Amino acid sequence: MKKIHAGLRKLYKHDPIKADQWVFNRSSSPISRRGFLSGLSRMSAILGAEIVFSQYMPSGVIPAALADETEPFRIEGKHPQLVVLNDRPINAETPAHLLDDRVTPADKLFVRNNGIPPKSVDAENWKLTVDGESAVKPMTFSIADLKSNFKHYTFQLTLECGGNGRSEFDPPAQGNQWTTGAVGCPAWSGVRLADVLSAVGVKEDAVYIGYYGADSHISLKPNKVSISRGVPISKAMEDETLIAWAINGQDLPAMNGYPLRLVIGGWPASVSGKWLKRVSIRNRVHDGAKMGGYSYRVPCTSVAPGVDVDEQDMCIIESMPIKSLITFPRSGVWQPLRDKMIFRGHAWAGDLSVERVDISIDFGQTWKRMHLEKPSNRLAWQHFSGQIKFPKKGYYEVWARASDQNKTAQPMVVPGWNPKGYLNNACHRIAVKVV
Ligand SMILES: Nc1nc2c(c(=O)[nH]1)N[C@H]1C(S)=C(S)[C@@H](COP(=O)(O)O)O[C@H]1N2
Ligand SMILES: [Mo]
Repeated sequence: MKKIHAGLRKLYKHDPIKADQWVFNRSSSPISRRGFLSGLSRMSAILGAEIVFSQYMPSGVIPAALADETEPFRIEGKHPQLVVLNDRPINAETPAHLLDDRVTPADKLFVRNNGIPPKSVDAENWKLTVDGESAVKPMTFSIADLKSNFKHYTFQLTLECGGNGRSEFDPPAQGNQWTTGAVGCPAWSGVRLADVLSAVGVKEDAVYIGYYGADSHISLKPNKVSISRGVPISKAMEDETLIAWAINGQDLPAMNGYPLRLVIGGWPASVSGKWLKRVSIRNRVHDGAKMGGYSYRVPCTSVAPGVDVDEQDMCIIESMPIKSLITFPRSGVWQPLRDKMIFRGHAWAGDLSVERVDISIDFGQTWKRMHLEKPSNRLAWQHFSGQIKFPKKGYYEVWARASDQNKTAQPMVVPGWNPKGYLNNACHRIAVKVV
């Protein structure tokens, strides 16, 4: 390990500038901003005019009049290099090289909104209701109640959108064209959902929980719900399942569910309800918005690409598949032939643990095992690192392939096609030019 670290320092010194010269930069979205602004009234005051149609303005967007055209689209509280895939609702992913931190900083955590986040949040008066057919005695908690009545826990938990990698499916699937960046693994703090459910009382016939958030449907119709998903009671009761108010010791960012959210590691992040207002203990599989049809469901048995699949042949996604990401160096780097190249990244496997990560520089002909660390806790991603020397100058692709504890490995090509393009866990690859 010592050797690796010495190598890392060296690489850090000369790598980034060269990388930028060769990396193909994506064009940025035309909407942009200058400075840090928040709040509709503040923005109106600065503009000196009411923002007509402000109800349709995506929250987090800075009016173009205040924006500096040369800066890319920015989302409040988020790193400027997050790639915005949609601005209504806001969806943004993190480039692989920005996910290099062991613990994902809040500003680098992707944003996946199905609807419109609450415009103003009063955390002091925020209420969480726990109810449902299988609740013994429905109860309502303030955040202060949660903080003072239950034990606090902090876990590093991997959140990955079920649609991460969707852009690679063929025929293409509709929806946000996520590449690799709808994943992150920050440290979350809060109370155990299990402790809160137990305080309310869980009846014998409970099978599922479902969440409701304070965000609005994209149509802004008050009777419509953008998303209301859940998990079986056994997953809800796991030690690591949290009702969280903090990310890396700070309040949740507005776009990631401030002031309260569920965090359920290892499953599609769509089960981790943001802006959490209500948890229902259900005596049936939760039937909220985006639990049925083609949402977050895949064909129960594999199908040919592009075929029509009956709704009744679709099954709810549970644990996410084995996957890995090379976070250093960034794709497009130049590498001197005489030096060994250092690699770093993370691997995760839903409810399982990662057993090994291998790297190939010859399109999968041969593989070299990387050093793999234990997770900081169950359901946290695991870091890998290693080094490789290239045989001669030229263009290479470096592929990473992880295997889980059951020896299931990532596929080298896009896995089973499904109508909505979920669960693409194909090997991540980066481009390297050896000079
Ligand atoms: N209330 C609410 N919760 C939600 C969503 C949402 O739109 N509204 N999106 C879900 C989906 S599909 C994902 S992938 C994760 C994204 O979490 P993040 O935006 O904090 O990264 O939140 C989930 N929880
Ligand atoms: Mo998602």
